[in-house]
Amino acid sequence: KSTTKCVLNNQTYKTLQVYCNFLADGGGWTAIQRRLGPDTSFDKTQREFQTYFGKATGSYWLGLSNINVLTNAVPQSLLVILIERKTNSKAYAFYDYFAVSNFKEMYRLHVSGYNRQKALAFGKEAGDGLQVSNGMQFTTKGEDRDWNALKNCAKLANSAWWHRNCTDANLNAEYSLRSSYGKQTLYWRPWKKMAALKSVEMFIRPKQLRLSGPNKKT
Ligand SMILES: [Ca+2]
Repeated sequence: KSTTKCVLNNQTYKTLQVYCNFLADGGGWTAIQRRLGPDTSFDKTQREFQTYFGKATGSYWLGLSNINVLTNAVPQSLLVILIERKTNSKAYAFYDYFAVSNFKEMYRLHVSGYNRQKALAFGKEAGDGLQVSNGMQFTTKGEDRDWNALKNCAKLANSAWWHRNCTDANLNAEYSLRSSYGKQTLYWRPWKKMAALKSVEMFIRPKQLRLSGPNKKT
């Protein structure tokens, strides 16, 4: 198999079981989010989204505070890998820079450098689904920080996310085998509009990847 389970160590938190991808573009990718099936509910509170939930062997969320620590230690790139449920087709989005602010900033998203060439080097290009979320704070059903003055986007989209009004990427929506299309589905709008995704993976790795570690292929 091209990927394997690994352990994330950091001085600021305890050891976490995470999922890593060692093959794509030289490896070194750590999954901050994975959706593989209905095994883990993402219908959680803001407090729950701050920490890790799920299982490294299945679907999980690394936690906003962990993502904050990782992305502020060194500049990180982001790779999103998507598979559509209906057709099984696969597409990629790549961003040169991805970071999440701390609790005080309510985990504001900073994403830039959508890199078309990088995505095409992997395969099909998914398009830029995160641009509208750039600069937004994290909205949950209980904590409305989006720009929709009348409604809570986390409720409208059934997902806690960096909603503006609301989102082009609904990657934290509840995984449902029933729904196949719609605003509460797991979707990436620039690629397949609101068609249900079968699999979602969000990976980060340091922009300046040092190839001297255990991942080095010699
Ligand atoms: Ca609102």
